[in-house]
Amino acid sequence: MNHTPRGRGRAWAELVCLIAALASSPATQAQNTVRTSTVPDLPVERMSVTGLVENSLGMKFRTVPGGKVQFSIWETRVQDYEAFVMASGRSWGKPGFDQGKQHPAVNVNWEDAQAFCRWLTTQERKAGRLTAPQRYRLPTDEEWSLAVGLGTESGTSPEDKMKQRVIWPWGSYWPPRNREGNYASELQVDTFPHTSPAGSFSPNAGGLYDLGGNVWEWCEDWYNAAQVTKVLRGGSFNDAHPATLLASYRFQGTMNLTGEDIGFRVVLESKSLPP
Ligand SMILES: [Ca+2]
Repeated sequence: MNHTPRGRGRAWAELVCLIAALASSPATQAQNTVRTSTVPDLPVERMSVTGLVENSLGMKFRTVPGGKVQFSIWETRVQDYEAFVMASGRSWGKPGFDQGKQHPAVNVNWEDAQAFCRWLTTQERKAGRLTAPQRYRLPTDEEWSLAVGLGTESGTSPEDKMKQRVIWPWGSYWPPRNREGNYASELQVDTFPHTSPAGSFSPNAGGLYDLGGNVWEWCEDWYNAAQVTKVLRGGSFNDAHPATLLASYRFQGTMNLTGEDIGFRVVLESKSLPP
């Protein structure tokens, strides 16, 4: 999938030029070392995680510092989404590559992600695991920015906010180093040609895995005031361009868009939204 920025202003063009210069410099190329070992496919059970809340599907959640919701530490996995598909009969197209149950679910559009959240909320309320104000939903664009470490951004829409900081999910340098995420093969940072199991790489400072890379993640918000497309964040195993992989980059898609590099992450909201 070609995630090309479009409709950007002069400042954005200058930023892209700056990043392109960074990416092509000999100093940064030298950091982009060829991998020499195989990335282990860690089973989730072996990972050391603390301070987490676990739900009925075995999804784990933690509060992002400064945030008001609990984030799933992983992208929604095949085994999570499969439980929903089995219970609801919802159609789901498999990708053209093999996936284990701990890989992120792909080929899910924004409506599919919403339906998953509604189903899981209903199931867990019935089981007494959630109280009435609690619910699962997609993160807002603002919450996702907080989770990836961007803090508060100025601007009125996600589109406005993507033109600001030169920082990536792994830090303030380009390119990413070995095993800093599942990105496109030309970056040579991982051994996965497509998706990778949840928890295959180190979490970010907030304890969340794969915010950058693996699969694009749907957010609740409209991309801009036109209210035609929704926001996706984080890049994927298909992406290698420095501008596209910025922590502040927003991809956009209509609510029925699906792709083999598009998935989602959910949050658990425990209080009613303010009016
Ligand atoms: Ca991701």
